[in-house]
Amino acid sequence: MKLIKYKYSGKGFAPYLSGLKSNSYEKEFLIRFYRDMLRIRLIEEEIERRYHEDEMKSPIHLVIGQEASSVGSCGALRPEDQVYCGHRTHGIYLAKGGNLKAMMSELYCRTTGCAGSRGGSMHLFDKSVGMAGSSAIVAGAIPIATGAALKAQLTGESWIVAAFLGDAAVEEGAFWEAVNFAVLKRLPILYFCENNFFSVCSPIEVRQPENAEIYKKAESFGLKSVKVDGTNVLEVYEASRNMVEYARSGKGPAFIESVAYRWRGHGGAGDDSHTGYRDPAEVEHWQQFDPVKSYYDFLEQKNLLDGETRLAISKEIEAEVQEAFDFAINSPNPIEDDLYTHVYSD
Ligand SMILES: Cc1ncc(C[n+]2csc(CCOP(=O)(O)OP(=O)(O)O)c2C)c(N)n1
Repeated sequence: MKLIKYKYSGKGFAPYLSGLKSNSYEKEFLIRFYRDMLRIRLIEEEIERRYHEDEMKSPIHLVIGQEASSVGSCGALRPEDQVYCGHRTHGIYLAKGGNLKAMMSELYCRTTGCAGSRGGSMHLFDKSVGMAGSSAIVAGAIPIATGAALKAQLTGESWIVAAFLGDAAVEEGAFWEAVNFAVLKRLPILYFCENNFFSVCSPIEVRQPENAEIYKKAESFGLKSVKVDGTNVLEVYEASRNMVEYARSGKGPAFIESVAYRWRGHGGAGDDSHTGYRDPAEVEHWQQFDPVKSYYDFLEQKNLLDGETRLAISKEIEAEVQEAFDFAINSPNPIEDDLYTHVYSD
């Protein structure tokens, strides 16, 4: 028997097809979202394809299925805004303007990596694009992000902070301590929760009380809060734009719960559904609501994108991906003499 516990509950692009909303966007702007999501998808598929070669000496956590969350949210941020996140970093880094060669070099642990080979996939760091820090400790980056928002407020910066987290991070005390403080001080920060229903292999129903919706819990702490369809890039973008505006204008912190499904296993390459924690039918169910394909279908229906242009975009990305892998593989490995660089002690 097929068991689909977590079903898609979004409205798709129907509200945008006839409504006025999409008319307020420039064509190039809309196509960019498609390109950015497809780019993340194709890069991760190539990472996955090559992961078994065992040359990428870094644990990986793929974001395939959740691309609209990264692209829609980061699309509402300014280049100088500061982003913090957990272990699932690739989509956020790339959507924030990250350098693909630097990311791939980091996964191959080369000196040309964005964290100089010291971070790996779970610790991408790149000041030049506002990738301020990521932590493999669940909720570990959230108090740090909140501290950065305090700094922004105290020194009157124009940038704000976006802190990305998974649904498991709201089970950590550090998260609630941080948001309590952020509300109290009206800090300029957006907490963006990617709810994909799982913490490794544990479904949300065994971890959080039934019907206790995450965004409502956040709302009860005083955050301006909303839940969105995390497979719909326009819905994510519009909510993020509103929340970012709210936080930037000094009204206080905001929270978004973005619901999308993780297609691949928690970590590594491939799907791990065969281990029994979820029914492969559930993965297939969500694959019908592919954030990249459903958005393409929407653009095609609106006569904004056609098959030929789509192919050209895809070819361009594929070439960029190969170039980035070649760059990473041919970059120098760290040397022993460099071991103590960036290490501080009294
Ligand atoms: C404090 C802490 N506890 C446990 C772990 C082990 N762990 C790594 S990832 C993960 C699940 C995180 O789930 P979620 O935050 O929902 O993000 P997702 O992986 O679904 O993107 C856990 C429990 C950890 N890294 N840190």
